[in-house]
Amino acid sequence: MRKTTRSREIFSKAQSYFPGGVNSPVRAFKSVGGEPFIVRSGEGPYLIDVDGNRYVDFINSWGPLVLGHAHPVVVEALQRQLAMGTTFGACHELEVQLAEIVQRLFPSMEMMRFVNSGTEAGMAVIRLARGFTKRSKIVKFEGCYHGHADVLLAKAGSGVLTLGLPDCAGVPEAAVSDTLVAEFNSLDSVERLFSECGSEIAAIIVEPVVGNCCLLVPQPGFLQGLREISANHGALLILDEVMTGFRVALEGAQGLYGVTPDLTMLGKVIGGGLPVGAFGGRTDIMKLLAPLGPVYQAGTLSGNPLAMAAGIATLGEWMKPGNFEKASGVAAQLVFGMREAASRYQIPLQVEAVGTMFGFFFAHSPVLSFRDTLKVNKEAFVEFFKAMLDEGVYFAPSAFEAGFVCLPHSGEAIDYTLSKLPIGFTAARRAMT
Ligand code: KE4
Repeated sequence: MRKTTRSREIFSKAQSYFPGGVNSPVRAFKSVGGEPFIVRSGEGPYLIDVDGNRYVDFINSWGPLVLGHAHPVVVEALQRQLAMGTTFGACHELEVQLAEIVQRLFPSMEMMRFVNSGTEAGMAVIRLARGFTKRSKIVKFEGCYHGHADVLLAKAGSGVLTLGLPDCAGVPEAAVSDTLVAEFNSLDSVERLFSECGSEIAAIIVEPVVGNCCLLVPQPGFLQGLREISANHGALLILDEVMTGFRVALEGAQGLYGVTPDLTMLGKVIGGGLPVGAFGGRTDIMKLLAPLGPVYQAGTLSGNPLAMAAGIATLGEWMKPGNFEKASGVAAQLVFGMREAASRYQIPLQVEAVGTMFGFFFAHSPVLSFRDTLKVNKEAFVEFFKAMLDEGVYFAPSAFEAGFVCLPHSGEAIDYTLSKLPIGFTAARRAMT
């Protein structure tokens, strides 16, 4: 049994400072029960908590850490930059260097701007799309999460879904009256919205592979269909690649599925573990941004050299020939191992990986839409999660979050994980009888 004395002490103190004891809701373990452990450090694919327990970490801080924790290349780049200063609120060469790398992998981002989170990127692309088209309606999808800007917090996935709050309190009706919600993988649901108010729709925004209600993979033709529908109605297509960027493929979902958006959101990986978001796209749209145009957007720490240094070091290592393939191979190994163990224990399991992102549902049939996710066996997930955690394997503490594989998962960490699956599935089975 895991020792949790020190974690409990610290978590009880944390609860007197932070609502739920956390600085982001999903960390509170609310949907899996029990209390979160308190992290002391990260090493490669592992987290070590304050009681000395070690966990194989399949969250990678919700996606950013493609190289794992405290990779020497990233640490060294940060140490070098630290000695020269962390932020200047002025132009710096490292911003240009990171932009060059991003544009090489995402050529649709003819121009871009760095911000400090995915949420900021989401706010900016919506304002920009509305400014460019002079329209106000936005189409999003049930189960997709694009950060917590009011306009996008209508039936969001991720934290809101996990906490069972289909609509978020505190968001005035006026803030979401122009936010239309369609069904992922249903072009009909999108066509219906456009037939009703196509001329008022500024943009479609979508997670091209949905990682915020676990993992929903786009069915053939879906993303291409969104591209056609938006173009036919003079609306923009925004791909939220905050999670999928550099993870489903180095070139993101737009490279993997061959769909060119008008605007893209990025985050997570480009900061290499420091707070960075980005948005970008067609020059004619981006030139509407201040100081060139009338659409305002700004940020004190945007493009700060410390975060840029971490992003450059991370992507430089990640893009080395064979690294992405090696990590994707580990994700495939995990999927195969889970499928094999689940069938051995007669557990109905749907498990998929797209590049280095993966997701699994305790369900009898494929899960292709938000509505399908409502039929999954959450109790089985909770028992699986808890049993694996006690064995030192840390999956997302929610049935509605994707998992992530990093480069150092290969070898010992994935072998250890696969060896513990029988324990996890035996626990899940108990919840299913
Ligand atoms: P941030 O504001 O958290 O940097 O990014 C928001 C965001 C935007 N778009 C997508 C596709 C995202 O997945 C996210 C944030 N993802 C969640 C995990 N599902 C972050 C974890 C958390 O909220 O604590």
